[in-house]
Amino acid sequence: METIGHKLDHPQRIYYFDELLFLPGFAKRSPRDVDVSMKLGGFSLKAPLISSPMDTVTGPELAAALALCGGFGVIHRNCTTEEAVKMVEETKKAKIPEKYNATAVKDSKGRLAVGAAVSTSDLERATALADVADLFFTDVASFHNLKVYEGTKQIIKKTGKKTVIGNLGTKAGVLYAVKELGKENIAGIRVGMGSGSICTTTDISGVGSPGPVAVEQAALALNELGLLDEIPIIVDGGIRHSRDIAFSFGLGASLAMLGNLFARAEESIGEKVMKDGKLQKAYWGMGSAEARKKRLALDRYQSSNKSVDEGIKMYVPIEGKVEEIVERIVAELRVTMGYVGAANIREMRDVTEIVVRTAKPPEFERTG
Ligand code: MZP
Repeated sequence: METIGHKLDHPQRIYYFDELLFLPGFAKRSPRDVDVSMKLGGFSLKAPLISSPMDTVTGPELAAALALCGGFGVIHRNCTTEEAVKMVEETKKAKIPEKYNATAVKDSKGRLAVGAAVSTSDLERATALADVADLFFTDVASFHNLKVYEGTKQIIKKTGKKTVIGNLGTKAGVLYAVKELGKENIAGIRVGMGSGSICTTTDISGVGSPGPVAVEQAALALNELGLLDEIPIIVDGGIRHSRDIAFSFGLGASLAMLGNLFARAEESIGEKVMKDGKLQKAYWGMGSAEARKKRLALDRYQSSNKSVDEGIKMYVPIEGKVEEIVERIVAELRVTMGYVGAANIREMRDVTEIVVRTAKPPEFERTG
């Protein structure tokens, strides 16, 4: 292809969640009867939700609470190796009250399941975590990077651990990653770039792949490889509403990773702050000045002299226990699945029709 003069002729359109709409489908069952469970790395999750490995989101308290109600927590890595190992162990030590027997995600020893973020340039940390964590999640802003592939290969070779790779955002990236690492080593693919609520990567660099595009690109790649039912796509970044998760499922994802929405949980590790007369939680990006002060997760980002902030700090309202947040999201997902006529998450991909809104819905004045 010509390299000059053609890029703007047929530009690929980028879509954001807020531009999408499902057409109603043939509803054959009530929302109560749809199945929202999903498999991840051999674990069966009753809720298709994963917490972001961020130092204002996932520590042992949130990871345990989330695993109890059927989701999956991923311990962050902006800490020393010893601290990360300790957080994983603490999650595993949590008791499982009887009430959660039906939903708790457990390892082979009956303890709660938990993942750990790993740096692809820190083989020592990965080795230390391999014995304690159930799944690895590579934690890098853009996985499609020569050094990152080399590091991931070393980690997989040394630890033999099933790994969720990412983040990726293009079909080419996913095709390359699967070929390079081998499908048997990949427990899932985190997709989305520059779209997190605290992310400024796209603002400063002009590079990004927002959720809907990233999911569709990954789905195209896995479909071409015949792996769409084997390797789950995890939409990561920019999820503000349950419907954003539903749209992602419609486009081919089957799990969602949440930072902002889980930072709002009582159990998140963000500090509580009194703001505007309300108790709120501080939430910041792993590329923000706040997170970078610790200097332990700097290699998530490209900047060679590590001087560019790629994230911001914000405050989010506390919305209750993580269990309540999960219950609400799952209930809302069930509503969507009811309307579009999907019996389970896989069917979301097959039966839904997604259209693009050309205008915002009219706004009516609401009183009372
Ligand atoms: P959100 O749920 O807040 O919209 O997005 C959370 C996701 O943003 C994380 O899982 C991670 O992939 C990404 N992230 C974390 N820190 C930054 C940053 O500082 C970031 N830029 O983009």
